[in-house]
Amino acid sequence: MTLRVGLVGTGAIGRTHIDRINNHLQGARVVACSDINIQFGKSVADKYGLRFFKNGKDMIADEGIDAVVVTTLDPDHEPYVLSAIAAGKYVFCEKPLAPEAEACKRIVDAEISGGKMLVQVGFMRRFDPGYRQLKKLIEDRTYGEPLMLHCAHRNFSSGDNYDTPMEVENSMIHEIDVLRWLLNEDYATAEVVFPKKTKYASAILQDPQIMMLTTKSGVRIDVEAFINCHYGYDIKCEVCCEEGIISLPEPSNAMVRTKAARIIPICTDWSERFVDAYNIEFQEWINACAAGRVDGPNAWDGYAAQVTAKAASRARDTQTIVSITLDDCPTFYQK
Ligand code: ISE
Repeated sequence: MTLRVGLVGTGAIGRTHIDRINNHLQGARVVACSDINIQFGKSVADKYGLRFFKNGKDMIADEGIDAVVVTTLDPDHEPYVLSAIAAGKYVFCEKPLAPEAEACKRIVDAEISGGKMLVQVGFMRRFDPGYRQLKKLIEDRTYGEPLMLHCAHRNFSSGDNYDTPMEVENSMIHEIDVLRWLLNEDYATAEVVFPKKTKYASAILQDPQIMMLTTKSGVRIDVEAFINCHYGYDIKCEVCCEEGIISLPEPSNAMVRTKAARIIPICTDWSERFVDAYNIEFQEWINACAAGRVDGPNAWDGYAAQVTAKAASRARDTQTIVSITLDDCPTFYQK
């Protein structure tokens, strides 16, 4: 049976997911969409041959929709995710689950009250084949206990609206989630320090930033965010264990010899760097919906990431080390 998907929020990422589901993956079809910008949403519906709904909540409740994808602006995620929970439908929500921890918690509470896990959050790095290799080696303790992680999150450049809090809450929230998943433990403290500012950062942006996290067992993590690095999109993760260092594989690109140099091109943005991760993420989501499960990052993971990101933001604003308090994971979410 083909899963009939309704997508709310037809911006750039929403459109790539429509294309991905309808043209590259199996077992599902986006059959309807909705957008608060009605004219634009209708044009997307026409382009992809979808039903258009003026009201996203009506689309979610419609009996012709089995599952929902939410790709609206971040502050609008919560009402649509809650509608999907109320309708008892699986819902994939792009990261972050919501921009405030309290909103994430309301989603968690609604899901627990509904009695069925339905929500998956779009932390696509967990599906990247390179990170999955790291996860296996760490879980098997192939090289002993992980002790320290050194990571980097570098974007070529940022848009005009990208400001200081976004380095943690929009960009490094990926590391917050994927490292928590890799190490299988929560964080204890966060700190954010500012290196010298690049001339390419706008007045509203302190760039680069270094976020330091410690996990409950004492693993020390540093993540460099450099959002105007001006050379490419580059993601690094080095896990230092007792008997070896494990590094995230670089994307494979052909090496070119030219002008007395050997060059291996680097990706220019995240959609290119993580294309395989996105495809695997959605194929596994479709398969899990068909099997009646949520296998990927769930609403609790979305909440835990946002609690940590907010603590890191407080640490940055106060230039102090902030303790992170997170309740124990409810049994409902324990896998
Ligand atoms: C963007 O919103 C993303 O989610 C990308 O994956 C990330 O690398 C980028 O820094 C963010 O701005």
